[in-house]
Amino acid sequence: MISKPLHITVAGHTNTGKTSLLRTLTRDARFGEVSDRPGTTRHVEAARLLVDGKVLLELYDTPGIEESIDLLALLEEQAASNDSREDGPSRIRRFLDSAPAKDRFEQEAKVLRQLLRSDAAFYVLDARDPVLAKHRDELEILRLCGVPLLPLLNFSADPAARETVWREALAGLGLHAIVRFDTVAPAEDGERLLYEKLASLLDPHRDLLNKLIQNHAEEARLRQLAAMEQIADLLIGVAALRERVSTMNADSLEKGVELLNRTVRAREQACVERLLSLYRFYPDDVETAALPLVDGRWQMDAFDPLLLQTMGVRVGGGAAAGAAAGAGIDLMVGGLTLGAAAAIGALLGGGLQTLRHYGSGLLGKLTGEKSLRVDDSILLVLASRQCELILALERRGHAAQQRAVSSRELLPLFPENVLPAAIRLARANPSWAQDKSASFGDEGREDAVVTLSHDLDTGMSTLRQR
Ligand SMILES: Nc1nc2c(ncn2[C@@H]2O[C@H](COP(=O)(O)OP(=O)(O)OP(=O)(O)O)[C@@H](O)[C@H]2O)c(=O)[nH]1
Ligand SMILES: [Mg+2]
Repeated sequence: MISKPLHITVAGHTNTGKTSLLRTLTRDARFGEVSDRPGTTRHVEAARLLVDGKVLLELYDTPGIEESIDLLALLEEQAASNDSREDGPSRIRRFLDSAPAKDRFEQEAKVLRQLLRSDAAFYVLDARDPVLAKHRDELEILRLCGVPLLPLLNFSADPAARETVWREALAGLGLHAIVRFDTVAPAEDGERLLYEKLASLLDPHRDLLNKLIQNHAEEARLRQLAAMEQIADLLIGVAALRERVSTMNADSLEKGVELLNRTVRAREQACVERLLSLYRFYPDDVETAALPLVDGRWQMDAFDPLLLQTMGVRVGGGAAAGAAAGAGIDLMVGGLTLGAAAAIGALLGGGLQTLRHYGSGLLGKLTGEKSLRVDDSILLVLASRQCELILALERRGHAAQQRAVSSRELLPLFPENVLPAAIRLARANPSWAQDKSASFGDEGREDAVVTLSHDLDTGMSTLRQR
């Protein structure tokens, strides 16, 4: 039976990443204020973790400790002037009632007051720091509160981290359960390990922490499935798009291409925004969140021939289609793509300029309905980019401050880069071009989205193992 929430204080030297840790654990990129200046957090601030609407964990961010050496000296002075033998918590309480707690050690007093009320504390340390007297004194003071302490080696992913030195120093202080963590690039199972270690210190609360771990895993899976469905919906909609070209001249072609480009761009952006909110990133935080986006957008247009080239996809369904209609757009006449109709393709080669001079007459002679649609290469780029975003969102903490550099390689989502059957089906169903809300109740489209979500999910699980 889980009754009341666990109270955990996050304490440590200033600038070690305490607030960043809270951002990561609560998945809230807006929690508190983070900066590389010391002394950023000035007050205790609470954050709650809920499961099924019930608060399981209350985490308290605290100001960084700065004056540990002098504070320990004061505590020792106070202890010496007192005859009776006091335990640690009584000594801390006595300090909190004394004048220096309201004055010189005001920040430290806030931390200790909160710690006395807590079930346990994370002691966040910067693993790149050498172990100094100030750290030892800090730990000595925190230990006086009589609350289990779990040291957390932050910045553990940094090559400059001194993990062994820290482990030895902490063991010397009787602290053997330690967690490595990196709030900016947390290991995928980082949070599970953190709560498991905490459970080893708080045995009576093991059920509660297990529930948190389990809920975490379930939420992550549900989020992944919802993300795959969003991407599938984007791909089905875009694959089905067709732009009718009525009069067959260069101007009308150009207009059609432009319209199609605009629609695809808007749909991709809407998908990016839905994915970000699913992973609880706010659009204006994306810049600082180490994602492969700039201002919440992909930097390169999906139709940029350079992007298609660097991502290693063929430009256009064929030389002719690419040249006549712009990169990534395929011209179809009478249901036949011009890329496939090699003979006609050869006539059209040379691009829009050539088309203006010589092509219009030839094009006019082609019979059947003429329309533009996006090429397979664009669908591959769209699929890869959104999956790349999901991988980045899964792997980055909410505390990241620098953008990750994208690999610019096409993620091998589908075997041999062949588009799945559901996308081919969408090609033949122009009515599926409307987005999900507009085509509500179209079972064929809904089935295609579900099937494609599974294909994407399979592709993603191979990528995650790499
Ligand atoms: N690379 C890396 N940077 C981190 C990590 N954790 C925190 N940072 C950075 O370290 C700086 C300090 O982080 P904060 O979360 O503000 O630290 P704090 O302990 O709350 O600081 P105070 O409130 O001043 O005591 C920020 O620039 C963070 O982006 C980490 O694990 N890895
Ligand atoms: Mg802080």
